[in-house]
Amino acid sequence: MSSSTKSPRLNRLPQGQRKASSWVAMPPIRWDYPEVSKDNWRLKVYGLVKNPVYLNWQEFTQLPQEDFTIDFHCVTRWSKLDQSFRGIHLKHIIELVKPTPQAKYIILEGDDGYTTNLSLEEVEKFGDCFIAIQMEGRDIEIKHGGPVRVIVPQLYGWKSAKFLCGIKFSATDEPGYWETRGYHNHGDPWSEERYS
Ligand SMILES: Nc1nc2c(c(=O)[nH]1)N[C@H]1C(S)=C(S)[C@@H](COP(=O)(O)O)O[C@H]1N2
Ligand SMILES: [Mo]
Repeated sequence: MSSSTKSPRLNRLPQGQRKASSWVAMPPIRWDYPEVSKDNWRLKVYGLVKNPVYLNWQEFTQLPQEDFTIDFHCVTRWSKLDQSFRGIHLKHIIELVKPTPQAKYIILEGDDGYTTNLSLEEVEKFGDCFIAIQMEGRDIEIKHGGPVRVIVPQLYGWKSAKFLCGIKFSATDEPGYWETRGYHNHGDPWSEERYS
């Protein structure tokens, strides 16, 4: 089954995954959590775009917000089904900055130094990739990447960057933290693209 299948899946658990009763917090790549709050948080969106932006909390949260309920699959084999979030769809960021025709990849950057890479075309095709500002009706906790984190439900969890502080549009692919440490460059859980 391809990842682009739009019909509802009868089996929502990809091969090799177990259903978790609650969302698991994975430790960040540095032992200490980055000290970001809504007051000092900024999002830099830059690279191959016509209109680079550097948004503060107030500017960011003025973008249209939506509720999302998604399934999330971590490569360490837990899956959390039906997790609710509130956030800002990535399409609003894309419309705001206007990528140039050369932009083919987006690189997500976390305040802990984390990076991960996505194909711009695929993100647009997926539809429901978003920047989360609330989880189950509450502010995102630091352990889950607050104040804001990305959620890419269609790919393994490591593509969902926590502590988001930067989004770079690039002509060339830039494998990130885990992609350069043995994880698959793409990470589709329905094809078990775990390791490269
Ligand atoms: N900035 C940042 N984002 C990150 C990570 C990280 O270490 N740093 N870990 C990734 C991995 S491997 C997973 S499975 C998910 C875990 O999110 P959670 O801790 O909320 O479960 O975040 C991803 N995003
Ligand atoms: Mo992970």
